[in-house]
Amino acid sequence: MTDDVESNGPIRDKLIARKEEWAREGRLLTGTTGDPERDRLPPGQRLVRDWPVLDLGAEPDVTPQKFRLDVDGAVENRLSLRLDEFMALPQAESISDIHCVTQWSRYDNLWKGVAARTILDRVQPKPDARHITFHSYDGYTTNIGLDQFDQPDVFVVHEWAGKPLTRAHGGPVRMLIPRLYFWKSAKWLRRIEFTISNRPGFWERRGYHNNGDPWLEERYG
Ligand SMILES: Nc1nc2c(c(=O)[nH]1)N[C@H]1C(S)=C(S)[C@@H](COP(=O)(O)O)O[C@H]1N2
Ligand SMILES: [Mo]
Repeated sequence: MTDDVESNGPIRDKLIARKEEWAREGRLLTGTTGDPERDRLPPGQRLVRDWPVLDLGAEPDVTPQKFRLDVDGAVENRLSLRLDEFMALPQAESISDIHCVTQWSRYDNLWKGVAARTILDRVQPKPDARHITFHSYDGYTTNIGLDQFDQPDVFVVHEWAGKPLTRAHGGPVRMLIPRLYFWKSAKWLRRIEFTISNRPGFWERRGYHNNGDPWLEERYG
């Protein structure tokens, strides 16, 4: 399958091939659903204490000079922010759990950044906007519904556990959508594009679920 992510050698190609195979075979599926009111760990997940790094292997060096965050598409007011302008937006902290589709979960992550709802207030999505595509500096893309973005625990983050987000974890700025599998939380965030139609992203085009709710085990689809 072709898209805008450039091939980066055998390691990443192998990772992509393995994850496509998981999707075809429905690996890790337990066939049950979880209840976030009752359980903390979604079905088929296991708890880790460290924080694994998962990406396509490119890990771009996004310097403050290079950084831009564009918010555009089906909105009334587009934004194009330098890093200092992004940092000058109202900041908030949030604690949430991470659930990765490759089965690990990590509890109690302390994040700092700009709430998705702060961004929604500024840009004012047009009435027919329904979806969002995140674009990253490594060429990665992922999509979510506007209803999933418009949640109190969704943030554009730049700190984890009181420290600047490292390059490996997507610094300077990444998405955080804790109610969905972690592949939806784009690292090295470059652009938030509001769209009218649904546009599947990198993993969504390779057998992964359009929505990705861990409680419903929406791993593949
Ligand atoms: N830009 C970008 N964002 C990305 C990815 C990627 O390859 N590129 N991988 C996704 C996947 S599959 C996961 S599980 C999480 C991993 O984030 P972490 O490395 O901070 O744990 O990032 C997501 N965001
Ligand atoms: Mo992932």
